[in-house]
Amino acid sequence: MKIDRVEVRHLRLPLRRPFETSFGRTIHKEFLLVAASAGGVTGYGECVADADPYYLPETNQTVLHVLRDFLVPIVLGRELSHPRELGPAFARVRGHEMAKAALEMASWELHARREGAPLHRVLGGRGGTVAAGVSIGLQPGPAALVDRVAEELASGYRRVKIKIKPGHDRELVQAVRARWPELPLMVDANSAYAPADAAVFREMDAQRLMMIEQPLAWDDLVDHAELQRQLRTPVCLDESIRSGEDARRALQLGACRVINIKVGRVGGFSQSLAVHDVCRRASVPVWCGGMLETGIGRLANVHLQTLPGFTLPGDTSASARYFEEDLVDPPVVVSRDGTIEVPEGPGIGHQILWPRVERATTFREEWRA
Ligand code: OSB
Ligand code: MG
Repeated sequence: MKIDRVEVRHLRLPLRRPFETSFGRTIHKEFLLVAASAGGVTGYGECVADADPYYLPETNQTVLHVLRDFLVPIVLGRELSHPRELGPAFARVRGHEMAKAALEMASWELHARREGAPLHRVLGGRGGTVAAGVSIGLQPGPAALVDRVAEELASGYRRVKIKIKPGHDRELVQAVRARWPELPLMVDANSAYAPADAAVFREMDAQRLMMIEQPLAWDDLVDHAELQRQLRTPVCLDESIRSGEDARRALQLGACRVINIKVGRVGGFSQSLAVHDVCRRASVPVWCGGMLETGIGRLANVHLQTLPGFTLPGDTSASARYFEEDLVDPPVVVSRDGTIEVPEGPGIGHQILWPRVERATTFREEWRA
């Protein structure tokens, strides 16, 4: 295929409720939607960058710059026999994984549509259902958190992740554990702690958590390895893993025993498969993370996690947890038993609701071959 048009839109959508992590509070989802076309067929990729660089260094503006000035010129008019050729083509651009991923994901989605196949099939996955987990942001206190967990369990979720930050950690875990002794429970610190805080995690070691996600710095592996040596609970890396090579190094160092794969964070589907394969060879479980995506990115995550190494529930929950009006029809729903159906239609497999996309668009830019 030859990509002859790339379009980027910036969208702004209100979240149904604010989502708070150790690095900040998100009220509106502000993101870029990339469209790649070849001969009249178009594929879509949702970028995971935000307005600010508080999760990882990229922002919507850096993504736009790198797409416009470096990545789109590489892609436009280039003969591609498969989207996996984009990784090597982009390699000269260092970093900027979120920008690479958005265009790469759009190209895979385009490829799937041209084949008339669901995304999971071109990725090497399967149909059926995937297990849905839920990520609960920081709440005003333990009582409010327990109420939120009860609400999510009533909706069907069977695995709960709670956000923590210094000063808001042990008592949150204790409150949830006291009420649900057997609940598959985990915590995510989003890099808020330092090696000197290890005592917090040694204490949590008694709470039978599934894992502790990204306790230390976003660019560190060495300190995570030292922390993992002190704990029985697996450390899971999110921010620190930005490629298949990072995953290999992390496992070699013993920096984690689980990896969270986010397509946008690792530079696209090809690198997601690379992380998956490295972990599978080492018998290390992976699961699919989330970035408060709309249905477009959320469905891409559903397809990815049908690969066999995804043995733990992902942070992929229902559209309605985040948005009054999601951008896909039907919306992503979670069944009473906590699963999401894997679509069988071409590409992401659900229709994009263009009137809603138009209403949420604040600006757009387009390039043609
Ligand atoms: O660290 O996994 C994270 C949301 C935004 C940025 C980082 C993270 C998250 C989540 C939410 O945990 C996952 C989701 O439900 O999409
Ligand atoms: Mg995380």
